Amino acid sequence: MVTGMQGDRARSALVSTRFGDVRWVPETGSTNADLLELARSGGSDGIVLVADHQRAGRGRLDRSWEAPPGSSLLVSVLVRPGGVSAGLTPADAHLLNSALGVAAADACAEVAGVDARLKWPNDVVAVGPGGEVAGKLGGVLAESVVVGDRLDAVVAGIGLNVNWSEAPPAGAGGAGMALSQLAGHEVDREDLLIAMLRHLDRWALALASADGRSELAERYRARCATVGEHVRVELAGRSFEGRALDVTDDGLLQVAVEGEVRAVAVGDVVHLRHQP
Ligand code: BT5
Repeated sequence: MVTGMQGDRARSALVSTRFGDVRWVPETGSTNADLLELARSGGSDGIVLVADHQRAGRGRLDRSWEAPPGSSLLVSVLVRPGGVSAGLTPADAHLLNSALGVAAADACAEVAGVDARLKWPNDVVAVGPGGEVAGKLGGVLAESVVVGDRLDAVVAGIGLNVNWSEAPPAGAGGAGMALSQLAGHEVDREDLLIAMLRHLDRWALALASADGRSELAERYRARCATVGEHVRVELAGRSFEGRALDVTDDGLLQVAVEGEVRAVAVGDVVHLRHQP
């Protein structure tokens, strides 16, 4: 039997999207770090880097992302705001977090039959029967290259726990989980990649218009496990508790705290009590 190179199927399935340039490597430090370097040296829009293993996978705020070789979908994409996503500013870059999160959650449902949800701002989570967060399936990290006051590129990466023989690590937000645990069988990483990037192709384009952004926000809200929950919002050096009311079209989390509504742009959220 002649077997193709890893990523062949994705390259041909994605050829008519902006994400046809799929580069799949056995190992690297961090797919986000690699694409940021490529972005700074002129790499073009739409490059996709997948690794079977990362030696130095990154989370937000200098945290690390851990995954045994072959267990996960570890992928980053390079998006240039010119061309089809025209009009993105440095303040809009974080919308790629929502776009990739929504694309990933939809792909998990389609390919693995797993009802994945989004925990604000950047986690892909599994939920229990009552809608309470049961564990973290993955995380998104979007990083920008800004030149002067212009957004030159965004690198959006995701680590998704796919086929784990042990339990993925627990973090501040609770247990780690893998799709295989929930699906009851192994899940094909390349099928997930294809489904996810097809969705992302559409959302990256949608970000160029106000209507498209509202549509993305609507989809994010529909998948969001945080809205309605009693939460603790942890910001640099301080925290507060309240009820998560909504996520705005700009991606801000609105939290009701003692009679006022606070809008949070960045921070960690801990779900305290589930509100059925
Ligand atoms: C994230 O950060 O959740 C974003 C992770 C992004 C990883 C991808 S992999 C491809 C691309 N290349 C990179 O170098 N990074 C991106 P954060 O919200 O900061 O969560 C990090 C925390 O999650 C860690 O401190 C751990 O507690 C926990 N964690 C680490 N590995 C995990 C795993 N496999 N499953 C669940 N939780 C994990």
